[in-house]
Amino acid sequence: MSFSGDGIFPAVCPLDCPDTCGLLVHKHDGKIIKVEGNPEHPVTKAAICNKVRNMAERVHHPERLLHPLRRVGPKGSGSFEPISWEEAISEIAGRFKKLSVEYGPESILPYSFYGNMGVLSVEGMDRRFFNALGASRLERAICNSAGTAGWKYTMGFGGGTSPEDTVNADLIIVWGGNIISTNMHQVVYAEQARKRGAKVVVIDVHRNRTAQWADWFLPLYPGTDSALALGLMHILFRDGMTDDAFLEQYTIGHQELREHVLAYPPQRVAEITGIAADDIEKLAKMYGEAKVSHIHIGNGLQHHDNGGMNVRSITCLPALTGAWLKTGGGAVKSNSGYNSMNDRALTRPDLRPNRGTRMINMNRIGEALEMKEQPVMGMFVYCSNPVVVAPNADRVRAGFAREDLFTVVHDLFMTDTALYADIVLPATTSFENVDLYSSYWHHYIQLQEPVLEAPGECKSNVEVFALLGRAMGFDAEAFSESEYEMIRKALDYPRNPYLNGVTLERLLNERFVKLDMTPQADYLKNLPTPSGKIELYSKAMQLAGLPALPTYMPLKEGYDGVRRPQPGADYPLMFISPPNHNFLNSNFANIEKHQRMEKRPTLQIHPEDAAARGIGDGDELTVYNARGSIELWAVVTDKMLPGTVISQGLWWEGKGRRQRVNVLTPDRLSDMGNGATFFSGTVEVKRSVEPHDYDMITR
Ligand SMILES: Nc1nc2c(c(=O)[nH]1)N[C@H]1C(S)=C(S)[C@@H](COP(=O)(O)OP(=O)(O)OC[C@H]3O[C@@H](n4cnc5c(=O)[nH]c(N)nc54)[C@H](O)[C@@H]3O)O[C@H]1N2
Ligand SMILES: Nc1nc2c(c(=O)[nH]1)N[C@H]1C(S)=C(S)[C@@H](COP(=O)(O)OP(=O)(O)OC[C@H]3O[C@@H](n4cnc5c(=O)[nH]c(N)nc54)[C@H](O)[C@@H]3O)O[C@H]1N2
Ligand code: SF4
Ligand SMILES: [Mo]
Repeated sequence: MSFSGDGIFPAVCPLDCPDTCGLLVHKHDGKIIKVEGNPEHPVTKAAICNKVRNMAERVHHPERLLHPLRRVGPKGSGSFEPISWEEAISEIAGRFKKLSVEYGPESILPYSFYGNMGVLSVEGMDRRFFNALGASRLERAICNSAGTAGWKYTMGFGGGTSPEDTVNADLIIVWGGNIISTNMHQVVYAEQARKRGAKVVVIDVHRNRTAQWADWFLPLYPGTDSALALGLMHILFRDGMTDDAFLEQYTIGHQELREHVLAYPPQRVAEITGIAADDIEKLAKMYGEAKVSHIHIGNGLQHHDNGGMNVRSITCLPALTGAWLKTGGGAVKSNSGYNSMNDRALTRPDLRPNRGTRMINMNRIGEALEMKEQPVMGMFVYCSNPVVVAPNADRVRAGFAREDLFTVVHDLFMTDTALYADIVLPATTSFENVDLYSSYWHHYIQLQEPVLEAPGECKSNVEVFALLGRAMGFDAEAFSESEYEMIRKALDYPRNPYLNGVTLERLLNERFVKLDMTPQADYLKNLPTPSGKIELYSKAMQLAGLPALPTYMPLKEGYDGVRRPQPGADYPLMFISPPNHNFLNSNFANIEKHQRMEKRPTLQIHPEDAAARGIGDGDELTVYNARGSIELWAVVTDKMLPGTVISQGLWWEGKGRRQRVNVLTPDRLSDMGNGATFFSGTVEVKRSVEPHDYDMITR
């Protein structure tokens, strides 16, 4: 298919969002004039979010990087000079070769996440390159790894309810997720269920957009979800609302669990969570009596010291009521297990010259850059913006400021991270490339073919890593494969029966190809847990030094013995910094249109907490803890319980302003999966003495 010229072309949304929408890109004079949803996509249909409707602003932004650059000033100063691709590639290859000889290849670290969800972009040619180089491996645990571990101890398989089926639910619990902003098509299904009488309950630490839409909102103290789940289980067992035949047939450990949850009576759970005992009783009754209950497990409750256990505990609930047996019943945390592809063929671990290469956790990048023994001396950052998104961000920035660190950043924009690079490479947008997309929520695989000319000298991830691989003198075949050949290999994976029948040819013809969901009928029959059943009691957890049964484990920072910091503590407020509506992680935070929609970076603070500090609505605040300090504008609101403050959105640093929320977040790891603990930090707040000038356009 040719995509040159004007017209309407099919595309895929590349952003890290569960919906992975089918798009239609309208072009005139080689530029995008409109982006809309592709009505033919069976799940995402014509509706897309506001962020991507405005995607043309980003794609054609005057600040897009168009040429390779070399640093000429101090790190962070933003002084660069243009260089050719030949110079850039030969300098990078030369520096990486030199570092490999002097310090060993593990002194080089890739740093990437899902800035573009394309399989070839972030789990393909890039991985081949770092494998062939023998670079340190990156543990990509910044998003959902705590919950994935908690879910997998319980269920084994990384998938749950099919989204389309959730229209059959009569109770939908959205637990620690803000789906109006982060998974809008699940809202569409929930609305359909609601028309048939379903109730939607939101459990969250603040009244987010989703809570405002729901039938019932239950605010709780951060990191106490596991206690709430245990309290619900207490009542379900106590009042005979469990499906004992299901428990017997499909689970192990229900007797132990029954005994264990006696320790979580509603009164105690009320004390821990801040939810009234009557409401806990009411919720348990709703859940126990629902015919088809569905739980949507969001990311919010995973980003805690106890994030794994929060998900682990909630994941036990549908097993108690047997909800898994009903179409649309059960739970979803992530459905990516259904679409696993041929990772070995894509990433070629066989090219690795060294075995047992060290692994560095991306949440600990600040610390990793401080290591004196076996130091990290070279970095290649792509599809990620760690100076903004990684925890303890001033520590991260100090690491990137090291003059002896050789850093390459491949991105579309001069991000806060790119400012610290030695070499900056201009990236294409996904609309300029061939790539393969799967969703971690719905079951459709999609193909993107180029719909735009790459501007300037931009190159895709695949091109850059293929060029570098060849410049390094690596196995020529692995670095000359075409995108289409790679896609063919990725889909050739008989070990995943759901991928049966999904081929490149069909993608070329049909564009969206549904996974073969027939094996889902046997979902409960042979779960990949050690026992083959749902593990309410997990020996594997015990072996890992964790409680075998779901157990409430309080947060670590400023813990007062029940749930939260002491009133007299140095930093008595729980600081929660979830995504906002109009950015996608740190993407769009530099686009004026999206900035205007978000107005400015704020701190939502409860009237009681505000009054105690003499803070009024609209005041400029200094928000601080031992890790650093930032400036935000006060929004006084009762959307959360006293003691919790909220700042939504990953803003980049402003002009002369400190506003990166991650300056304040802890870089401790979660209880399971070595996940991030963004939301388990505490802060104090005061009115700023000298208010900073605010410039709407922050960069
Ligand atoms: N618009 C938009 N969409 C996005 C993103 C974005 O940045 N913007 N990011 C994408 C990515 S990468 C991801 S991972 C997903 C994440 O999307 P979601 O799964 O919706 O998760 P979050 O938005 O991180 O957090 C959701 C909610 O968790 C709440 N929360 C925090 N701590 C707790 C707690 O202890 N208990 C409970 N019950 N709730 C808590 C927060 O207040 C927030 O409302 O969204 C994706 N989609
Ligand atoms: N405080 C706090 N911190 C958080 C979170 C939170 O809720 N609160 N959420 C966390 C979560 S869930 C996640 S997933 C992470 C997200 O962390 P990241 O994935 O690092 O975040 P993004 O802001 O999406 O950065 C992606 C970058 O990739 C670039 N990019 C896009 N497409 C391409 C491409 O094709 N090639 C190249 N080379 N670059 C490209 C974009 O321009 C952007 O700069 O952030 C985490 N950080
Ligand atoms: S960000 Fe999400 S909702 Fe918006 S277009 Fe992309 S996939 Fe769809
Ligand atoms: Mo994420």
